[in-house]
Amino acid sequence: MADYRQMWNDLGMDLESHDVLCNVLPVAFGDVYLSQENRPAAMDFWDMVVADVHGIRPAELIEAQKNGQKVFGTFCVYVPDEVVIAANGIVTGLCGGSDFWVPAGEAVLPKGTCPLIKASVGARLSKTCPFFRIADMYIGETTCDGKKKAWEILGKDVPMYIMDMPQMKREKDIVKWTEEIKDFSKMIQEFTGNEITPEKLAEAIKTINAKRAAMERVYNARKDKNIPISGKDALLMTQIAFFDDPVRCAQMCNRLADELEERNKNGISVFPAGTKRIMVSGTPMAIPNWKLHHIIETVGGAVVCEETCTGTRYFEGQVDETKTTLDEQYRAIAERYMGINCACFTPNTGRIDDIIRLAKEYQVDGVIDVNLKFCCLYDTEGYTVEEALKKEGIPVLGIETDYSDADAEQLRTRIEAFIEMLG
Ligand code: BJ8
Repeated sequence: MADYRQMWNDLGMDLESHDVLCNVLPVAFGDVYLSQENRPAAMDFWDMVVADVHGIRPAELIEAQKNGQKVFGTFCVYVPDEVVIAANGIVTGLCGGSDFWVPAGEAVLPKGTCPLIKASVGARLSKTCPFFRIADMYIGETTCDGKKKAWEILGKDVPMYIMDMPQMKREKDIVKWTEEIKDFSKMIQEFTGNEITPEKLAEAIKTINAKRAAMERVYNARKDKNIPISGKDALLMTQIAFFDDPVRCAQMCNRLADELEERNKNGISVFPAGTKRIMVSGTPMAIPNWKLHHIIETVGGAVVCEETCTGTRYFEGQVDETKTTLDEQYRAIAERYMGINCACFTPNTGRIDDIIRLAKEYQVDGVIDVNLKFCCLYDTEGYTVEEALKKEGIPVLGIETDYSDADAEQLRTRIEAFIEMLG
């Protein structure tokens, strides 16, 4: 591993605390990932990225900043990357997925806040994540109440721009979201000093569509009766996609998809025949939250699909590439993003339809509907999710968890019993 201490120091990071995090992460990664057998060779890229997760990409971002590019940190799949890229900006995900950051978040937020928000705020305030130090501006959004209030606290420490999300999906809401994207675009152009032209936006739309298509190819390979990649590895690919350069991300995902499609042809599976196929639905799993996948895949199950924002909600649906004026392009972007079914919308019947569709497409034996503790949106929607799955005769287990290991044994027992019941 290269020595990035000077870079972290220049970013104003707390090196002592950061050392503690750097000591835990490789052990966790080794236990969860490197212990797997017959992994696709193309996973070597993601292994390399994780091995230097606070080094390689941060160094690239700093280099880009030196060349005049601006870095925007985001927390939600609703923020349209296309607009930032069209202005020669860079997007990086900022959601925190480690229990390590929760105490620093709890120092300023109520304990009854979801761990994703606590970890994200904690990562900034504890000065232990380079991505949170590098971003020139954070982009928040008005999705859930916890996030809305967290932006006010983060905004005291770093420049923040908030996108006002509609809460319904009527025509007038799509019109409103289109206008919001236009305002966002105006701000991005002013902040970067770069004008967005229809040509540049068309190019950016193609870039992000290509990234989505590549990720979808990997997911499609998981629909095969022989499962060519573990859920843990697929999750890692998606988690890193939030941080990586989109062109390289597409290249690496396509390289992985090539290998998985070859495995499909040759009937190669990373799980023994008869392993129960599980879909995980619900709240996102930010890196390095691998807890649930690891439990499922060490008690006899295989995760074949994630109906989450670190899964299908991130890449499904393309922006229409045929539009040629900025007005039409912004509308096309708005339509694509309004197709994402987050539980912050009401009604949210599209998500229920998606879950049933995905359960069938991926031929799942059962669904584990997961809720991050204190996420009232997904918790409440879990009732409707379970009701719809039961109606379809698809077994479902609802669970609530956080980032700590305190409930790991209890979860293991419940999930093992659920998988045995499927057999
Ligand atoms: S589009 S799921 S990424 S908002 S888990 S912080 S909702 S209390 S992350 Fe999300 Fe965008 Fe929706 Fe997706 Fe709040 Fe719930 Fe926490 Fe959440």
